[in-house]
Amino acid sequence: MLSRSAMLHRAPAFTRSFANGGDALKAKLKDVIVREGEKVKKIRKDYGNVIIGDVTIDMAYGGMRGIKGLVYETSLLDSEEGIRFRGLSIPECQERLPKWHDKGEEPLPEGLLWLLLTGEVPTSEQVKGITREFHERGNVPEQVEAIIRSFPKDMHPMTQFSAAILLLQPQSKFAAAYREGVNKSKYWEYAFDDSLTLLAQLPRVAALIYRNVFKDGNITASSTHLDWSGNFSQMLGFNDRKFHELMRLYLTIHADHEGGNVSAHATHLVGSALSDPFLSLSGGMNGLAGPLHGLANQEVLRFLKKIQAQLPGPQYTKEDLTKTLWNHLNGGQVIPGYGHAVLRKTDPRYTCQREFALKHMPHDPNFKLVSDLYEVTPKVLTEHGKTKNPFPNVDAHSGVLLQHYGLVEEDYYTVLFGVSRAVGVLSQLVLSRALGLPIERPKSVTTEWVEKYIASNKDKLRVAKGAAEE
Ligand code: HAX
Repeated sequence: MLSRSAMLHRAPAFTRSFANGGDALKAKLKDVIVREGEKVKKIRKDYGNVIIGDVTIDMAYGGMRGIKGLVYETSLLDSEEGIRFRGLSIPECQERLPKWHDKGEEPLPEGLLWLLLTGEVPTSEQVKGITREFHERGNVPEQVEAIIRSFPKDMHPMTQFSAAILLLQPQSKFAAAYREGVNKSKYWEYAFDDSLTLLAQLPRVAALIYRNVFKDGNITASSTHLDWSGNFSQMLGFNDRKFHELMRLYLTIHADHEGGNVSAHATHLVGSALSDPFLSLSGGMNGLAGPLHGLANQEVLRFLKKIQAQLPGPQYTKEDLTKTLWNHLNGGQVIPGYGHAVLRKTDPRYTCQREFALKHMPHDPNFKLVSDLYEVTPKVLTEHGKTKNPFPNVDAHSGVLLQHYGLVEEDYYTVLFGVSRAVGVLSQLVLSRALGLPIERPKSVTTEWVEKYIASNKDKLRVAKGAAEE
């Protein structure tokens, strides 16, 4: 029999042996981590003191916009071209990532998970293994389900989602291993285990919230014949195969958008204190729940309804639309779904959703409104003269696709975004622990400090040209 102290110092066993595909991913990941770890070590040794950017006073006051102060491996955003996941654009992901079946056209998020973690496009077999792994781990503890069911129905679905992620936290192998003194070289393995558990359980948690708040509370049992997105759709109560395809696309394109956005950065920041993946993801989701970030998908639907009510009828003109946009702007509100902190062109996540709509629902009246707005809004925002990017982002389009298939409760939309975003931010969290990234602690200054800095450097102030726009 082990003594209490020996028991305390023995790291907890992983959830299982990962026999359903997690094993293969973990083995691949091990190789990648060794290789990447060596690469990063060498870069830091040889070039660690090389300057890669300047910080202006405007950047410090302006939400740290454009500061290159964070390494985030899974994706990179170009202001003109949009997102690339490990070097692959969205159309390339649609083409190269495995599909659910022969006639499937959209990529599986399970494949994106593999890509984000390893940098390699998986085979169909490897992706099926991940799907099986998720099924294996998908049962949500009964007490957690009971508490979710007891949440007040008027508690916002995103509040419920974040709280539910915290309720899952006692399962954390990472937290248990840390408490028991695990060697830091093994952190990533426990973060990986927790991340797979989270990704497996999030669809049921999210579906429970939906069924409980908006329907009769009953939820279909998980179906091992379906993939992660198809099964999630079915638990939500949607059996249309086209909706399942939409969800595959939706859950893929919302997964990651480099590291500086609020949900990714918040998850990364919380995780840097070695808070476990459950605590970290919940932190990220609280950021996603803000109207300037993920909640914008809900706000877009509200906005569409508002302007529909103001238009003279279905035969409205572009001038009518322009007038409603100005009314909204003159009320001191932003046009949700437009603008971006980094992008300066139409978001390719918008474009691929538009292509989905053109293919599957070209005559949908809500799609028509979104298309008409696309023609009018950039001009109005340009005349308005404030936003640096007058073009639509991902959130301008997602809601009308969901409306078309009957998922009409817009207050729920950000939860769908959150399930997807977990794929990206948890992948990076595993890599952050593997690379041994330290606790985040940027330096802040006060306005008094800024004034003194300016005064004492009067003759030698350096001015950056266009740095904030990079
Ligand atoms: N409508 C009206 N005004 C806008 C605007 C819009 N869509 N986008 C930006 N502006 C305004 C800003 O409010 C700001 O005004 P003030 O100077 O009065 O503060 C000015 O234009 C400059 O802003 P910016 O530099 O162009 O944009 P930021 O980097 O500060 O902010 C935002 C980027 C995405 C937050 C912003 O464009 C916005 O509020 N858009 C609408 C909300 C939205 O769609 N959010 C989702 C973004 C994508 C995402 O994260 N999805 O999850």
